[in-house]
Amino acid sequence: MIEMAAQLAQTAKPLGPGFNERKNAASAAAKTKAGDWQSSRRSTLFDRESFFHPFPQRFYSLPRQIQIMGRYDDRIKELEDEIKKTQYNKATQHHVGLIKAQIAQLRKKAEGSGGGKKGDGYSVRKSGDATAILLGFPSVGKSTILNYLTNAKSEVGAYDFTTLKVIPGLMDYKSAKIQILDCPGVVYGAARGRGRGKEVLSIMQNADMIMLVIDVVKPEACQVLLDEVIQFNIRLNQQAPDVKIKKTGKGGIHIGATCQLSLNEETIATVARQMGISNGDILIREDISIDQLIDAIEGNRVYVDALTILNKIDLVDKKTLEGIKKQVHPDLCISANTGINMLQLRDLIFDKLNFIRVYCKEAGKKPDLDVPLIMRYGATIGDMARKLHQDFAKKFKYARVWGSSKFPGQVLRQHHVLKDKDIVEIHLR
Ligand SMILES: Nc1nc2c(ncn2[C@@H]2O[C@H](COP(=O)(O)OP(=O)(O)O)[C@@H](O)[C@H]2O)c(=O)[nH]1
Ligand SMILES: [Mg+2]
Repeated sequence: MIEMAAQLAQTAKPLGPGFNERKNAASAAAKTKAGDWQSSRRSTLFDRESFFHPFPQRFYSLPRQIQIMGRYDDRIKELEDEIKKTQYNKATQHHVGLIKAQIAQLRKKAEGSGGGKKGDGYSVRKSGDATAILLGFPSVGKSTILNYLTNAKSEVGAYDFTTLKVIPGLMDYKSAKIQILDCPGVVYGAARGRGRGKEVLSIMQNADMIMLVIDVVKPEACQVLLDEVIQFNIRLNQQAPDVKIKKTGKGGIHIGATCQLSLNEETIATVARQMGISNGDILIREDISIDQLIDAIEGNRVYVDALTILNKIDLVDKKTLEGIKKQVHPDLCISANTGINMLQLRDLIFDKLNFIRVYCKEAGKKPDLDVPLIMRYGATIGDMARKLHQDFAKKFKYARVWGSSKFPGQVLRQHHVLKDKDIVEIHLR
């Protein structure tokens, strides 16, 4: 993994200064010729390569915030190593819980101490019925996939960083319009501000689905990519844990559970205290892990559906592919260049987005069953009204529903959850 990171640090050119580049470059450079270091020392002050070189003298005059970020990173690494060394069981649970909570706190501090701007840079207007984004390291084939699936023409290149901005495309399939975004390649350290990482990852928070694209010849990248995503507080294919936390002024920590828990009370209380809750009520309604407990306390995690796509399978033989599949666990193996499984990919995207079809009806008329309104699973009458017209939600009076209603034509309000093939008649004020 470390080698992989070093390799990525070497191949993916950094776009902005940061301590991590320096660290990764350090391990990468350690594996290259010793002479490189000397030659970089001789290079000019403004030489880009030497600026990113391991611990040049001017490291000590780096902005303080970058030095601090580096210190956090070192400490996080130490703690992570400690967890790796510890076998997780009932006896060590408390210890592991404490360390994980410490890591979470350090990550938060590191995030606050700088490391790239969040959220600006790319602004892409959402359009269509859902938005899916292509995420992956440079040159894995994201642009090729976008061009295949949509009307877009994103530049394809055999070299890294072809795409420097977000390219949207629209896939029209089974009456649904799915917006697909091709993002600049993520690099190692993205979550801490490397490359345009933070901006790319922040787009993910607004997406309905993420497609992780992995190159068959670089399967190790899968875990690195997942780590970046996790560090950016995004949780893939998970539900928010059913945990309610209420901070109180005094009285210590009270834990309530409606089911059998694998975590003991001491661990839960220790993690909560370490995360800054000294007094409070914690109500847990499912058997959660330490990580889920931390996620619940932090409360800022974004839960997004995801697909893992293994691309360029034309480059390996069947036996090799089987081995790689065991490592990556892809949802689908494709070759965007030669078209293998590309139609299946289209179906998979459509299915994963969990659409329902809702038909509109005007009072006293037959419903229009030719053109469904495409909504996501879980959508309410209110969502439907807003989708039809911005003003509809404000002017909404009631709706009559055929399908998911208790009886045909039942009068229902905005919060009613719709089902596939419902017929809805909206009445406005
Ligand atoms: N052999 C092979 N090459 C591919 C495939 N998909 C993309 N490529 C090549 O990989 C390179 C990078 O592709 P691109 O779409 O620009 O990657 P991006 O940086 O992730 O957007 C290009 O040379 C593509 O032609 C594939 O399925 N098989
Ligand atoms: Mg590209």
